[in-house]
Amino acid sequence: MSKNVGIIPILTTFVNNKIDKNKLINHGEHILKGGMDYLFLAGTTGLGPSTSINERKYMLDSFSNIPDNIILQVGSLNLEDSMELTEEAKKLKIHAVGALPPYYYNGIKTEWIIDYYVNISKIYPTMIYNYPATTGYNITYDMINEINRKGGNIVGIKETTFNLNDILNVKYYVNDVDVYTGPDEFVLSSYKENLDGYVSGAGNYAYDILKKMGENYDNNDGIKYQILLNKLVKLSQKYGVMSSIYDIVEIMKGYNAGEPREPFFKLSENDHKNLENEINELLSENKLKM
Ligand code: FW2
Repeated sequence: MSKNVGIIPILTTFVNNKIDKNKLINHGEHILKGGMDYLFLAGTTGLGPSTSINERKYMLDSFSNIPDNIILQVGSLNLEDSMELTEEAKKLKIHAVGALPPYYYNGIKTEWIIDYYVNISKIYPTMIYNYPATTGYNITYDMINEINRKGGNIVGIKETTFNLNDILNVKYYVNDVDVYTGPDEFVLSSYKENLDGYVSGAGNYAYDILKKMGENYDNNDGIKYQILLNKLVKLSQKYGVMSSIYDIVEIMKGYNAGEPREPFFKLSENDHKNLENEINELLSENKLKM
């Protein structure tokens, strides 16, 4: 089986809009015990852009006992904050930091993005978090080469894009940088294209399916596990991913991992019940070994 790492953007376990540390640690331990390799703190699924610098430090500290399994998302619209978070990550010697590019604003110049990543990655090994659909900027292979030429230390890229050409070009034209697929629907592709791993938000509740996909990536069952994952993701999207993911963890894993932060409102009781019925129906039809 190819050693293809699983990076799970862990949801942030808010309770009454405060991070519940015990729930966060419990949820992280379940994911790692479920066979995943890294927890990606403060990513998209973790409502990372809504978290303060101190909240990200708090999450980092929550996992200070397992630094090798941790990647902290440090991207922000304040480079000084991003560099301060990276210094904290360096102190704990975590696996790496990840960084969204500057976002929201039109007209951010390519050289500004390059210098943003040079400044962050000079402090600590950095994985670029490329999410063109939400940030408005696509970090391409030639930009990565320029960042490292200018003294940066980009060690990986998380490609949350369906543009396979962009993903493969990093593999083809950039040396010594690990390439991870980002969409849940591309987990199997990370094996098929012999990439270095995948990121999966659905991994918060489907790490057993991800593990089985890895064990069967070279046979037909691998495809069936990917199809099952896609169906669960579609259900999550139907009820609003950033909120329904908390319900799906409770429905599929049997423990409470907190609640979303408003304006990502909790599912109503009725929606939770309907989601539970649809998930149970889907899983009852599933003939795959889990
Ligand atoms: C994050 C992710 C998740 C997305 C993708 C959702 O930080 O939450 O890339 O897995 O389909 O990277």
